[in-house]
Amino acid sequence: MALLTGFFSLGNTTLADSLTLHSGWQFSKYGSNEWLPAVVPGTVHQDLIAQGKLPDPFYGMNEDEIQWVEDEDWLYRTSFTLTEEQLAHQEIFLVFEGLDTYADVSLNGACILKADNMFVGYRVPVKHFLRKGENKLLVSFRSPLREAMPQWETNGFIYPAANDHRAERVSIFTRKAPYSYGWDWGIRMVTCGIWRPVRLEFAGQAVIEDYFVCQESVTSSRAEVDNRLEINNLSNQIQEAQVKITCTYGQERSRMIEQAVSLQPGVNTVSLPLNIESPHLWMPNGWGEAALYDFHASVTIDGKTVACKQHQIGLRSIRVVQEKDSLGMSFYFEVNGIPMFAKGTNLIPSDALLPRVTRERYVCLLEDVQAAHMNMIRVWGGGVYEDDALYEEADKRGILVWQDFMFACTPYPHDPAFLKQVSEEAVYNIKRLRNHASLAMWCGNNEVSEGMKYWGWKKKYGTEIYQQLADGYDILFRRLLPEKVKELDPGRFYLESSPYEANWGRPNTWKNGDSHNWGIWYGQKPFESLDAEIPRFMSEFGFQSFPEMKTIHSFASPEDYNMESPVMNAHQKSSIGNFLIKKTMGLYYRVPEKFEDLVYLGLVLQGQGMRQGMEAHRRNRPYCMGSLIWQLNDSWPVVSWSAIDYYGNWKALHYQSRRAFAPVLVDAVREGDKLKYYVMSDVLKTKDIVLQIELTDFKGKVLRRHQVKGELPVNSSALFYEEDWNSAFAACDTTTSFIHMTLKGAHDRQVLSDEVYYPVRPKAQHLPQAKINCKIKKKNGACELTLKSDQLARDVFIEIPVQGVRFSDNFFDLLPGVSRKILITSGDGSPLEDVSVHIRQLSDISYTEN
Ligand code: BMA
Repeated sequence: MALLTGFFSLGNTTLADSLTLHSGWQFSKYGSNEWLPAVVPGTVHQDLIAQGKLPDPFYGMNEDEIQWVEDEDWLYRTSFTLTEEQLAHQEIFLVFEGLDTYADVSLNGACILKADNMFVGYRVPVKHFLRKGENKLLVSFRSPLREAMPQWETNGFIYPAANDHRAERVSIFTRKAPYSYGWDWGIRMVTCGIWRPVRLEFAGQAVIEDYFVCQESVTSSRAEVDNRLEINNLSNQIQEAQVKITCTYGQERSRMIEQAVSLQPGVNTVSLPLNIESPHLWMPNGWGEAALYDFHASVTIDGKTVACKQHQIGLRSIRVVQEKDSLGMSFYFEVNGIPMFAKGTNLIPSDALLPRVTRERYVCLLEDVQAAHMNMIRVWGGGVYEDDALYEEADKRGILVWQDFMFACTPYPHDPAFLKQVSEEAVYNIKRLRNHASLAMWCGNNEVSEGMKYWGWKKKYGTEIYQQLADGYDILFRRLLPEKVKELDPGRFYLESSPYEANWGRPNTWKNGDSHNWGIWYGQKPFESLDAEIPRFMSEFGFQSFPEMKTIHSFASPEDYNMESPVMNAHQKSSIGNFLIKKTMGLYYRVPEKFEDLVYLGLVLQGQGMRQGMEAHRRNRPYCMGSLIWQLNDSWPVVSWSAIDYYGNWKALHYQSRRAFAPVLVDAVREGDKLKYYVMSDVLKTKDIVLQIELTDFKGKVLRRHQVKGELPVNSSALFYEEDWNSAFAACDTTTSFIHMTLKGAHDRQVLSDEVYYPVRPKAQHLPQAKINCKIKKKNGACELTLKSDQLARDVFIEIPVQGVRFSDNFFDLLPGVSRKILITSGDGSPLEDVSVHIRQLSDISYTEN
């Protein structure tokens, strides 16, 4: 039975008189005649799991057991009842927000839709086919594999698409999330199903099909906004209507503009300009409030409001400054006229089964992004255009979104049918996302341009085919997509491909536009290379780690606890991954033998190494104006470059990002024979500051102490102080001492940054086996630890066997004699009762030989 609703809110839109069609669904494998209950929105994999027909795909090597699903066709059916009053509406639309992917939709015997693109929503007028009483709806999904086979058979060459894990690499023929065919961190799960909401919409004489709040000019003194509406007059006569826009901020008096319009039958475009004096500007995370206005549009005919739509709008200006200068070409974001150093991360889909990604999960992820002082996420081109919820949560938190179109790491076809699909997808998603304050830019693809230049395709395919691929590239990324952005989202920046120009390891790298640095991974370079290879904007750099043991435990048993066991290898999709982790680990640490130690140390290593990059990028502003980590999250429990694992557990990397991206940071580095202290600040105001430098030994004895006074740099980085490296450490043994830096406000004594610098690599340190005293207090369902250590304890990791718990801090160095309180709360708000707490430190790792 379908659920009847009056008014409900979905995304930014208030929908009048809708009937959500999420009930009574059944599914069947085509030809089987067995109908089983189904959940909509969902995927066939979720339904098969729920019915016990598929094992948990994430467990062990079950990935192999689920591959048959993609070769089958699947049917979904439901029925719903309608009343005479409902049928009396002027028009009724059947709305699918997403169908995955090749689907024929039949309603009461009529074929009303043929879908072929997962990335678009469909809105079909169906009044004519509806009946009083029972109505039958059937969606028939065809196997995306078999559907693409004719193209595969006749193509004459195999597209690069190296991440597509099946011999028949057909993914590029289908407009469907690329990562679902496999990736170097991804399980292959080629899904199908009604993956986003479906409903009937009952319309009166007119509907607002689109409402674009176009921000033509925004400064702190005035915002000029054009309210652009597409109003569909559903009758066959001209109708006189009043169109009204109200704009409200909190309790302030609303601004309003009204206009009388004669609506012609069909779609009418109406424009209502509105100026807002002294607007509350939407500010990025760290710079103030992400102010949001409520914009509301309505259409009234004969005194009755027949349609309305609303959006939450952040008024701001965002400019991507890509200008030639003496050093190359800049790439940075200017928000409300102020250059912003972008601190952030790359987002992949949070689940292999997309309908599982609820708003709560988006909220949690965006909270994590905000907590790490990030102001940008990149929605990477191998996944999906995310749900409205992601962009809404980014709007609320001042997180800018770099939005890729969904193309990654391979060329694509450019036949007319394909181009038509891409064009529809661009129109649909640009219109869906363009009202978001967070949406900072569009990018044509991920690494396709780089691939065309450097990945050996010319040699592999020969000139003729290569030329065809190059023509396709031009048509898609230099013509079709930028033209759509220009037409539908004027003013928003479009970048053809990321990275902009050269690949890492090429001459002239790092001078122009955004870069991806894979030197520390594929290039097998030490982390120190990040200090030297400074780009104008780092849009990707990454290093892998295993997830922590409790996550490994979710898919493996103790007999699999070996880096090279079949189960662990099924969860390590990078063929060189384990080798690279161990190789780099060996540069900084003694490589442990025990699996659990390797997992722990690997997490520490990833965090330390990546932090080196974040700090180098920040230090080098304004030459470099951004640092985006590869990658924020995981789509299943796996070994990967992520900072947060599938269950929401922060790896050491995310804590390190929070430290490296703090609004104010003091950072010491060795440059030649100098030890240089940099102060980096994203704060927009200066103040007098004092830096206290203490040379300390591992037992806590202060060997030397001095203070340096100065001013906090404003939205910039500055060399604050330097000393000779040798004299800095003259009076001590570098293997047992460190520098403790505390940066404070000179007058208010507020601690702005508290960091340590180690003169030698961990491998060379003589770390003590510190005694950590831990007091545990249960407090309102949370758990508070008070930790104190007699000597330095490095990389303290608190483990709790509950998924998704939140730690106020973790993976930190406990300084001798300093007491730290750590609050642990459960991810879902449930009380943490009698959990066991396990604490590790670096010197706990034991080696069989000494
Ligand atoms: C980057 C990404 C992904 C990939 C990652 C690690 O370039 O764009 O394609 O997962 O490399 O190899």
